[in-house]
Amino acid sequence: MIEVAAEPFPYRFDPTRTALVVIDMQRDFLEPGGFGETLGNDLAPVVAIIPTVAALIQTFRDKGWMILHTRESHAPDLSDCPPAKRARGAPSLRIGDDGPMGRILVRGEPGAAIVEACAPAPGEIVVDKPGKGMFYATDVAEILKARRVSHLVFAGVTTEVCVQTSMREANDRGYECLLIEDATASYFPAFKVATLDMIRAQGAIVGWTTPLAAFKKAIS
Ligand code: TIU
Repeated sequence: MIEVAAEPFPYRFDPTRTALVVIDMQRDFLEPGGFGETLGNDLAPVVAIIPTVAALIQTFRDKGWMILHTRESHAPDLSDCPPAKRARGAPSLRIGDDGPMGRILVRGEPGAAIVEACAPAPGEIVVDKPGKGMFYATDVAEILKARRVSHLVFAGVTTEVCVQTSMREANDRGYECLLIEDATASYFPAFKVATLDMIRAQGAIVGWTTPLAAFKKAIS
């Protein structure tokens, strides 16, 4: 077992039963003309974490530990996109519309790809998910069960939307979840702070948080 200095108390994990989960580090959330920007968001806070997420991925790769990447995306016919999701808000481009990186949040389009710096390597698992949470309408439960995973280390975007939803889904399924603080970001810095606070409140009601430096120190 490895013990990491974390909030609200040390996090212990067995690397053979642990997976890194990198949520939605896609061009559509991180680059101009993508879904995130069409919703009216400032991309600067999410772009800033790309090197830290890449370093975290490299840390798991160097150790040979399991890595799972997710992509929020929809089938080209949008059969897995609830009309309510497509209609929500007042974006300049809706899911499925043609944008500068292809059709917004559609599987196989350039915008749905993971940014180069965080791109999956051969052997790493990539899961397309139509919702915010990674368990909804995906094979994630079966993938993790098959590998006897009990602990999940989270990173990615955005902290209060897809990361938090996936972490809460995992917590309810009995997984011990650690979020790497500087490897996650929101378009709204205050929402990131609030999410980290609510995750670790009440004795780690959802899970633990720690910076990448503390994680790396623990495993070195
Ligand atoms: N991946 C993810 O968080 N999807 C979102 O739509 N996030 C927003 O913050 N909009």
